Amino acid sequence: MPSGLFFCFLILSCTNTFTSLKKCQLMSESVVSNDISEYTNRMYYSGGYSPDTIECERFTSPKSKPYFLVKVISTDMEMSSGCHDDFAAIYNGSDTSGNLIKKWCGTMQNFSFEVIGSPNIFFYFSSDSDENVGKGTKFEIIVPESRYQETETSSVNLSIVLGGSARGLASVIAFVCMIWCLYRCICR
Ligand SMILES: [Ca+2]
Repeated sequence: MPSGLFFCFLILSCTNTFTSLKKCQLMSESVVSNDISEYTNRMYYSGGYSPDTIECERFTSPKSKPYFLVKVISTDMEMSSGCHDDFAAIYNGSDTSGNLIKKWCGTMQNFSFEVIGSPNIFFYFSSDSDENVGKGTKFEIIVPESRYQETETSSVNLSIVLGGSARGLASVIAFVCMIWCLYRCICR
């Protein structure tokens, strides 16, 4: 590939990758409760979102725990390639400078994902200027006591270790009894 063409390709790729996000028009902050918290787009239950809407919300974990489980329950938005037109997104951190964890649009099925490493997550919603709109999205945020996988793994491991130790001790006792019985039979 000629070098000029290569640089044009590189610049176009970068421009496409780093499309700047519009500034938040509707910004709010909330602390997630210790239980399950449900969130929606602002107009989810009253007609849906409008064209050219930007909504942002920063969620802070209670007790500054750095893990969240996000369960997306329903999504009703314009579908577009790469969710370029109308979309919802979750970032790990207190604004869109954090890592993008998930971006979604259209009418996707239920799904869930973890966000780990920061006591804040940031929700960003954007719609373009056309009239293809919908209700938006509804999701739950759960802050577990500890990461589910670690809890499950440690409880499983503990039961295996305890079970294994008990079985090993029983085998040793049975073996000793067998040797003792043989000794009594032979030496009597
Ligand atoms: Ca749209």
